[in-house]
Amino acid sequence: MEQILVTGALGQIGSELVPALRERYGAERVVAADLRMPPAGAPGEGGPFEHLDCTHLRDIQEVVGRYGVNTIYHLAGILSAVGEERPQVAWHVNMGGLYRVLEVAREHRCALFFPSSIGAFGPTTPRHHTPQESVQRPTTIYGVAKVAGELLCDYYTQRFGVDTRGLRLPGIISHVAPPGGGTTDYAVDLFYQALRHRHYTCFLGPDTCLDMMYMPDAVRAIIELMEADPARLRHRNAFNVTAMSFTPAQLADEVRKHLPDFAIDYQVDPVRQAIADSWPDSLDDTAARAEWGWAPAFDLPAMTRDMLSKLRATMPS
Ligand code: NAD
Ligand code: AKB
Repeated sequence: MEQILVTGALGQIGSELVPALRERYGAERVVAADLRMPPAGAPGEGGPFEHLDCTHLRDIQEVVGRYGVNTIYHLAGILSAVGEERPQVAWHVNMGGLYRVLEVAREHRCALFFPSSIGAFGPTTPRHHTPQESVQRPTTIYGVAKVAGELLCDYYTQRFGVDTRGLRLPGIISHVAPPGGGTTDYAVDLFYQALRHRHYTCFLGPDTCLDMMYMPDAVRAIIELMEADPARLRHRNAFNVTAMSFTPAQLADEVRKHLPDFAIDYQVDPVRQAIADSWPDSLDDTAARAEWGWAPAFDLPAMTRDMLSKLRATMPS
């Protein structure tokens, strides 16, 4: 039986992964943990919660031992834009946290999910249809930690037999919890501002093309990978996955089909623009499709329709 720990559970992905895991495996079998305390009514309420700093080895050991955890979804981390503001903290949390979680996974024979990112690639990587195996020389501390994390997970599998699995996720678009300080956050903010003010000022330039995915696909990809037959997995850490690629101008055009008076303008933030310019605009996800049957359900029009309808239902008008 699965007994699961999710670190960083109150973040953008955890807020939707935890309820999905609880639905699938039972609420009591999924321990949500975060450095922050959950606000009342937080998504994922209705099961155990632990206040846990993923850089504290003893605390992770204690929680894993107490609940008999056998699978860890390690989502705790610092995203790309915040990482460039505080690179030392980003390294400490992203690398230090992963190392400690891997050590606990080794000691307690846990399986581990590690979310890598399109940020694991850099300006010398082929930008279009980036292959599964490609140049990985990122120029952000976030990307450096993601590449090192992919390698460290591989090492723990080869050296200690820990069942580590990972995805190189694109920018995730969602409507439950806000994004946590990444470069792709504009693609979420734009929806909120479009509904509130019919106007959005974008921090990336109009033609900046990036790889993106809607949260229901991301949650399904994570669960499907963790349930996949290990004998079929050649690329454990980390699989390229993709669903759609677009620019801010293309997203604005799609939103305008539903809100004709929506307007966008641009005030480019040089730090986030430089990060975006160093990332691929689309990943080749052939390996994920072949090895565990990955296929996205949402493209740009379907995601836009669903985002607007879900946000309309929850946002005060
Ligand atoms: P997020 O910033 O929304 O959430 C991260 C959570 O980690 C937060 O709730 C935060 O409180 C928690 N946290 C931070 N430091 C911690 C610590 N020391 N100990 C315990 N918890 C801590 O991030 P997210 O978007 O949910 O991303 C989760 C993971 O997925 C990250 O590793 C991220 O790099 C990766 N990822 C996210 C995206 C995306 O678009 N959201 C894309 C690719 C990869
Ligand atoms: C970020 O922009 O930092 C994340 C990511 C793509 O890894 N959303």
